[in-house]
Amino acid sequence: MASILTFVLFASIFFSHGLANAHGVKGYDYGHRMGLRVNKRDFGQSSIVGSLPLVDGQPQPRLEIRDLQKNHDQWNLYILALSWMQYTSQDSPFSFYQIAGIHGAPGQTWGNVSPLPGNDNIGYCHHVSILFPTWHRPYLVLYEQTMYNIVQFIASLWPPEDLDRVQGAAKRFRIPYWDWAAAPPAGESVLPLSIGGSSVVNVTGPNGIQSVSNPLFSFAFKPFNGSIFPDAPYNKWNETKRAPYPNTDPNAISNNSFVATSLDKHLPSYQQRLYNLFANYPNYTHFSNEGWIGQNNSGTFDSIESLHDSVHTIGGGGWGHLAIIAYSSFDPLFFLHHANVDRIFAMWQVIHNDTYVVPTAAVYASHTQNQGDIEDIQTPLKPFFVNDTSFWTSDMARNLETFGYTYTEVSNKTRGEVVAAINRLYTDYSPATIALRSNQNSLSHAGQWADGQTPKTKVVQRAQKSRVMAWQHGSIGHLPMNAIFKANSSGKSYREWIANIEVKKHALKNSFLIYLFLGDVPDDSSSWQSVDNLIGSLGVFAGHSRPTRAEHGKVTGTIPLTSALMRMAADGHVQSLDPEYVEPFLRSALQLRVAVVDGTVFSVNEVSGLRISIVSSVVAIPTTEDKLPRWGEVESNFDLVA
Ligand SMILES: *[C@@H]1O[C@H](CO)[C@@H](O)[C@H](O)[C@H]1NC(C)=O
Ligand SMILES: *[C@@H]1O[C@H](CO)[C@@H](O)[C@H](O)[C@H]1NC(C)=O
Ligand SMILES: *[C@@H]1O[C@H](CO)[C@@H](O)[C@H](O)[C@H]1NC(C)=O
Ligand SMILES: *[C@@H]1O[C@H](CO)[C@@H](O)[C@H](O)[C@H]1NC(C)=O
Ligand SMILES: *[C@@H]1O[C@H](CO)[C@@H](O)[C@H](O)[C@H]1NC(C)=O
Ligand SMILES: *[C@@H]1O[C@H](CO)[C@@H](O)[C@H](O)[C@H]1NC(C)=O
Ligand SMILES: *[C@@H]1O[C@H](CO)[C@@H](O)[C@H](O)[C@H]1NC(C)=O
Ligand SMILES: *[C@@H]1O[C@H](CO)[C@@H](O)[C@H](O)[C@H]1NC(C)=O
Ligand SMILES: *[C@@H]1O[C@H](CO)[C@@H](O)[C@H](O)[C@H]1NC(C)=O
Ligand SMILES: *[C@@H]1O[C@H](CO)[C@@H](O)[C@H](O)[C@H]1NC(C)=O
Ligand SMILES: [Cu+2]
Repeated sequence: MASILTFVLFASIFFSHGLANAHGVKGYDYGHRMGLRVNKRDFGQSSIVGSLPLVDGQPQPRLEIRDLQKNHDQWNLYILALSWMQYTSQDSPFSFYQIAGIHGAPGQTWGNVSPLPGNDNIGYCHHVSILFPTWHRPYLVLYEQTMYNIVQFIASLWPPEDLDRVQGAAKRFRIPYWDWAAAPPAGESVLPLSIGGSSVVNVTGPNGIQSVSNPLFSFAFKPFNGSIFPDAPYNKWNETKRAPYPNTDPNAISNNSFVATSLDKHLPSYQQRLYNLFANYPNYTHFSNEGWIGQNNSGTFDSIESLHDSVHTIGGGGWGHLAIIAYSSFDPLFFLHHANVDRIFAMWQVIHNDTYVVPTAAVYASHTQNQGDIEDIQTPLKPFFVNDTSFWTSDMARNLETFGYTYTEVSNKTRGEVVAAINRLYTDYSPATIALRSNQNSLSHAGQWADGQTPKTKVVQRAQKSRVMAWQHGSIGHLPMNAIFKANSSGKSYREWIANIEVKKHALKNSFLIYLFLGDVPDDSSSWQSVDNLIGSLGVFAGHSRPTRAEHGKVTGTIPLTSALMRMAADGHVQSLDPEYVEPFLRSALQLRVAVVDGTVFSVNEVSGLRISIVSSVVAIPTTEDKLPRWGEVESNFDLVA
């Protein structure tokens, strides 16, 4: 095992001296202790991505950001270390700037891992690629071990009476994830206040409580070099923005409440997409990335990458950095978002452990790879060294515990336990478990459903009433069960409805959103992300600085319609989820809009390669919480855009 504290392979890896004091007003002032320690001992790290030290022989879980916040010592260490990283000289490969810069802009070379000729302006990341989930895994670990090392150092500065406690917390430190698909606690937004609530934060460090720039709110370039972003307004913005307004103004300010509202409105859509990925995407090729377009594939239009794209576009709030592929990693939200993508991948891997990376041609070039190159399980995941001479591969990165971290949903868990966690977390909008939750009721008069089955294991014990959430405008508590569920001797089922979307990734030379609504749509595109009759949007995550030779690539994704249709059934607008009622309803009520992330509206025929078809499938519901729904064949119902 390459120790992550091993000394240094490549040049200047030191944190700059006194970095926290350099920008005193905003960073944490460690007082005299900092000066003492830094003079005694510089610390750096190797460019080798290793394994984080185990604690009592165990990998430690990455926690959801709201849970990490409840652990005061770890939370303070996290904020201090992230701030530290952001104040680290941009000349250091372990600065926030350079680690973020591995992904896209500025197309820098990291760890002396050279680009292929002509690819020197492109980042190392793999998108629309079979390597999308696996490349980001060691990337996150590089970020995590860099922060872990800073955390250990900062923890060592506490006074002796607190040292054991704080260092104990430090040893268990792992980066948090942000679960954008789980219902937030009552009264809160999907976007935690710790991220978007304030540009300053009070943090307790070894030198007491201080108010510092919130390192989760934005990253301020230090210094800002406008040339790393080829276009306005990014070449004017000296810090990352979310939902900036006015959106092309050099002095634009972030509007995080816009982002929060949009994310809350998209929760039903994200949650349905995620649940469908777990339940009906057993093949890694289809699950992993948005580039796979086959024939007869009505059931495989979505992917974790496509869902992740949507979170990028909405999380960036339109014109923010997070919404632009090559700029996204500079927003600190990127690493929280990607840790959740990694966690979803890990959960999916437990359920589908017999399918993985197979040889596939790269749709896009990266820093070290050309378009058309075959990527496979042994492709080096550059620039992430496993030792002095070799790189991590998808094969080596298959088991996350290799890296010394885990997630509570998968650690020591059986397949059934992972499924149960999915059924608990991601089914607030799915008929599958609305029925599961009311099973206790229906079982008492089982004859009504002719179930013929008794749950063998634990039945979900959750409250029958649906959770009331901040975003919720109408209750679906009075669902007409008979309009939604059908029963026969083998169990209960319902019909799932989905819009399958296919489009050229660079159709509009920028990231853009495809929206679906029921009924009238206001003219003002800035309201689209949060109107009540929004069903969902598909965010296509593109950028400004991709090479033109790659612009033909098509991507696919979905917008689930089922939860919106259930609401229509509850309100009596459709009689049931059967095609005979749903098809005519959708043909008259479904509205489509397309806009680039800055709000510019495009008509449908201007969007190159756009096809949208409405499909459906009969889905047999699970009877116990350790089972997923079983999908039937996915049938095409009609084309919205042929
Ligand atoms: C930080 O603490 C000060 C003093 O207690 C308080 O006035 C201020 O509101 C706090 N700021 C934040 C962002 O919590
Ligand atoms: C600014 O960035 C550009 C593009 O990456 C680079 O060529 C230039 O050297 C940088 N300037 C400074 C002062 O770092
Ligand atoms: C960043 O840009 C803003 C707006 O142009 C300016 O007011 C601010 O002083 C700049 N900050 C730094 C640290 O340069
Ligand atoms: C910020 O977004 C919120 C929520 O969408 C909106 O109500 C508010 O007007 C926006 N503020 C500005 C200054 O645009
Ligand atoms: C997964 O899908 C790909 C592409 O359709 C196919 O080539 C491969 O055989 C499938 N794998 C399995 C295990 O079915
Ligand atoms: C697609 O499905 C149709 C009808 O089920 C079948 O006739 C056809 O052979 C399939 N095509 C491929 C490439 O599998
Ligand atoms: C580096 O790792 C590769 C892959 O595991 C291995 O084949 C090689 O022997 C290692 N080299 C050294 C110098 O440890
Ligand atoms: C997994 O099991 C081991 C041994 O029982 C235990 O020490 C460890 O804490 C567990 N890990 C998690 C994350 O629960
Ligand atoms: C895959 O999961 C199944 C069911 O939990 C288990 O029996 C099997 O051993 C696992 N296979 C591998 C390679 O881990
Ligand atoms: C009963 O419903 C299931 C879905 O729950 C379906 O797969 C099956 O074909 C149905 N059987 C009959 C006899 O209709
Ligand atoms: Cu991403």
